[in-house]
Amino acid sequence: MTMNGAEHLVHTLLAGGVDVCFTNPGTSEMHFVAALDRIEGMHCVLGLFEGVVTGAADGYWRIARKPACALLHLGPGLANGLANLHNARKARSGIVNIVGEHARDHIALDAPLTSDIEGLARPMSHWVHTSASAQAITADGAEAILQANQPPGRIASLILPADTAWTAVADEKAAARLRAELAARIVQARVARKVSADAVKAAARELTRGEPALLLLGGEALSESALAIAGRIAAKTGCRLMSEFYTARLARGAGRVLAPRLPYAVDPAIAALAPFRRIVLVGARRPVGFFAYPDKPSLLAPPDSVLTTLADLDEDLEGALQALADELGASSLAPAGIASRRSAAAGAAGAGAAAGALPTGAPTPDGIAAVLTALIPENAIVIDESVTTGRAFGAGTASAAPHDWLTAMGGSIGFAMPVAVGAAIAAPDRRVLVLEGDGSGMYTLQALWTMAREGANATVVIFANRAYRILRGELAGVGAGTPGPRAAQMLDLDRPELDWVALARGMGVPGARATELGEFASRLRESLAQPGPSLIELVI
Ligand SMILES: Cc1ncc(C[n+]2csc(CCOP(=O)(O)OP(=O)(O)O)c2C)c(N)n1
Repeated sequence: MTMNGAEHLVHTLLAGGVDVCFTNPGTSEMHFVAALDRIEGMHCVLGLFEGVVTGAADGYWRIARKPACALLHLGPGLANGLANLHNARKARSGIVNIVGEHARDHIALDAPLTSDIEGLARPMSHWVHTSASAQAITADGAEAILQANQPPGRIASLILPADTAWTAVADEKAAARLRAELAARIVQARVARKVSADAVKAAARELTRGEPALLLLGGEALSESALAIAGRIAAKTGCRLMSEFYTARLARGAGRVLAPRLPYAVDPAIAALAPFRRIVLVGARRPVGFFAYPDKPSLLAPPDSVLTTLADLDEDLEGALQALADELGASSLAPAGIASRRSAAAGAAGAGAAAGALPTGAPTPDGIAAVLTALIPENAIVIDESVTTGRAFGAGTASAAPHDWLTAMGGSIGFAMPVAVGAAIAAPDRRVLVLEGDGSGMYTLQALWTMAREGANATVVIFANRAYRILRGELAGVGAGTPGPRAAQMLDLDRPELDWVALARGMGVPGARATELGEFASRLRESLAQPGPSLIELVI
């Protein structure tokens, strides 16, 4: 029996190593959904809002380092998923984003769900293509997978008209041949460009001028092994290391080379960069403010500093650092800047500290950081959308057990819980710890339901300050003064207060509330020890 286009697409995805599909489907995707029953090997995960679907695909890539597919329902389904697709695009996560479309004859009739899907997809995608026929689906699917795998990772949006999905494929041998060669083509596609010898020499010159120098790291330069090389370069040249504020995945914790994050706010970021005359970028962009402010610069590095790019995000960043270390004769040195288990930052409550040493009392950012430092499990995946509560977590948790730290790269809130779904599915044996503002959490809280359904080993901490606290500062920062009663109502989340424990329970996730640090530590310990998802509402 011949297979239809949807079945060929599923076979192609599997041949290309895409074996997880996050979806919220509709009528136009039913042939794809039906194909999942007939073909073994695809782990299909339902999200109850498309922002969960695209965020989960982002989280999956960040941990698995290979693409998942997202399956979305025409223009509106895609539109619901665009904000987290934007975050994924900024993080340079690879995603095969499949969007169902009406059958081609039906599009001209302007039915209710008809829209310009390519137009919606383009700004958040690196590649957009509408499949023209069932026969073309295998080649189109293969191309989407190759695109998604291109370093450092790309958003490939493949639009799938319903008739191309339901029509039988005439030449199945040709499709099978394409699939047979796909794995080898992916291996080739994933090879990152080597950095030029000139760029290495130029960076080496910058770091050895005897002027204060900074290596600013992003992307794959923040892996444990790349950071170790950067630490050797620092040991040789005396340069400092820093990561961008937003990091797709930052390896950190005790025993790892520390790359402190550039501060978020303009003034502290300018102060952090002020000492440096030479800044070498490795997978990082030149530092710019998150927003413009009337009385502040948008460029954060000192105006008289010189920025040099060793390697762009799409280049082999670890290879570039190694080449630089070789050029400098630093390759056999011990790395500088390794975080210890009991650094000053961890204070009295360093990792491994007895429960009695943990802070108690009102939850302050430093106190929360001390609890986290003690309790972050080895090899945890921390997903940080803690906004104002978490500003100090970076320095405060440097000496926790080794872990990865993920943040939104695109500034669109509602990122953390969906990303946790994907991360938990990519690494079921690792604990996912979500640090979530209550305002940010409300955008995509449906992710809790998917966590429950999938048994995701996730601990979700909600920092319930009952406000969009950051925006109070922003209001003053942009020169809009202090909020009056009507403006304040746009920034406060009380009246009514959100009951996160009830919200979680309603989606099958057990929850507990804490109002004090000792209680928080107890709840966190319990949550981290129990399989599956659970939530802690920490009232601040
Ligand atoms: C999609 C999107 N909508 C709105 C914003 C603007 N915004 C930035 S932070 C924020 C509030 C965050 O509140 P919460 O998570 O409770 O953290 P807090 O500021 O209270 O620490 C808002 C609305 C945004 N960044 N992205």
